[in-house]
Amino acid sequence: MHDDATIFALSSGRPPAAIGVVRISGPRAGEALRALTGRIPEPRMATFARVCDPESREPIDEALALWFPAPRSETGEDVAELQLHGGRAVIAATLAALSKIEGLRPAEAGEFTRRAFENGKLDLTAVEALADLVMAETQGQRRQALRQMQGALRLSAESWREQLVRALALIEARIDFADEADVPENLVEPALATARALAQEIETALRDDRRGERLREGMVVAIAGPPNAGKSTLLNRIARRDAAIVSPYAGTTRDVIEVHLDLAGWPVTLLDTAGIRESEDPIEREGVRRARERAAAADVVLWVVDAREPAWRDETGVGGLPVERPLWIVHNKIDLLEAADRNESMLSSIENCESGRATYETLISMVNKGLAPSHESKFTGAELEFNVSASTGTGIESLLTALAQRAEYFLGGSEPALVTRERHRRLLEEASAALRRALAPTLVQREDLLAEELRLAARALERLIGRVDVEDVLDVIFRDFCIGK
Ligand SMILES: Nc1nc2c(ncn2[C@@H]2O[C@H](COP(=O)(O)OP(=O)(O)O)[C@@H](O)[C@H]2O)c(=O)[nH]1
Ligand SMILES: [Mg+2]
Repeated sequence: MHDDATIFALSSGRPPAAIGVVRISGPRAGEALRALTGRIPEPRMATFARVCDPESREPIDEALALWFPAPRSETGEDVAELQLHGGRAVIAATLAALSKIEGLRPAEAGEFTRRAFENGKLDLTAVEALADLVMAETQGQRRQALRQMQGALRLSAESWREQLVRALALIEARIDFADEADVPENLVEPALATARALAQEIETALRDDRRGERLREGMVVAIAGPPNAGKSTLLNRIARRDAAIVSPYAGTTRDVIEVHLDLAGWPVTLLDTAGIRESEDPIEREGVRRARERAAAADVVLWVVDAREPAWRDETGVGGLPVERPLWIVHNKIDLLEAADRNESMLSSIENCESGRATYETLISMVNKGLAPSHESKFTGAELEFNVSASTGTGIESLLTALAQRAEYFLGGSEPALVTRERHRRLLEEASAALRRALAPTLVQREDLLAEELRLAARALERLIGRVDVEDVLDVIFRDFCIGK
């Protein structure tokens, strides 16, 4: 945990790179800067510096030095920053030089941010958002992380908490002066009105179909289907690289292969799975088991079949998969069909869809409307069908457009989500449950119990922003951080 050691680390990416940024934070940061460069520059002014080894005086590099005296720094402590040339040997020599200085040690993962949190520079939701910002792979994720870093949830939580504290003060006044004649009777009613309004506001924030959490995790699309249908070829085509092994032999793919995509700004994880079939081979059987498991948990399943084999469906569903989730049928290898056959197959796939002559666009909007996550179970079975050739690329654009629209529907929303982590959800649920208990008619005459529930609700909000009880969550949160952050 927190000691008063001065910490240092390479904060920029892995060398070699044009520039490597080494940060130093703690009480001896200034001394360290002087030992390496001979002087301490003006605060917050980028200054040329010759970096030397403090013992041998051997020159290491020419760099830019920056000095941020406490408390006006990222961590709230004295911070020095060296912008060096990002070569492996330059960085290694600089870090070695720093470790020779007494009172300095390498930083642990997330330790700079942890100190910023401990010095009140960041609240817990901002710390989490910082981790999300660093990990963001798409613009949608970046926007959400930045909003959260700028206090979207913190500001709401703080305002809720302040209102609760005021309501609590009313009730406590009522308890303290219960016997005195001139205390106004109507202290409890305004407090209850506040609790009622807050409960509603918090519950509205919670009623978001988990959009924020989903955007962090991305939409999971599993490619599944019988062996040799071209699943791995499809994955490679979409990923634009050879992520999965393609072969004419059935049963090639065993492990689940994962590719991260950015579809129109939305994060999508595409999974290639083993062909689903009965097999004697224990490794393939395990592959099939994993394929079923991942497909069953996916947000969309692309069921790939060879377009020349129309019998893809039985009464129970497709390939033994639970079909209550969006399941799209992809007829692959259409390049192998005769032109005449192709038309017929397209016609029959449209007839398979519920809305008969629906065009492709209306089909998509039908799926998106009908498949709102909260009433997913109303629609079952295949919802969209595609004719593609994973080999030639025909039809892939339409499939990607549909996936991007589905991702936008699934992950986006008219308003940005306030809740972006399970931790937020749990604590807001705790707060709203306490408020609901406070509002129960049985508590009307029990001001002491009422006060206790309001206190519990306030405490949940304080834990949300990390004002109390942080020890047990810090380690979990900082596990996601890298060294130098
Ligand atoms: N002609 C043609 N062949 C394909 C197409 N997609 C896949 N294949 C071939 O089908 C075989 C099986 O492909 P693969 O992607 O390994 O199928 P998987 O077992 O479903 O993963 C390979 O020989 C591929 O080259 C396609 O669209 N057209
Ligand atoms: Mg395969």
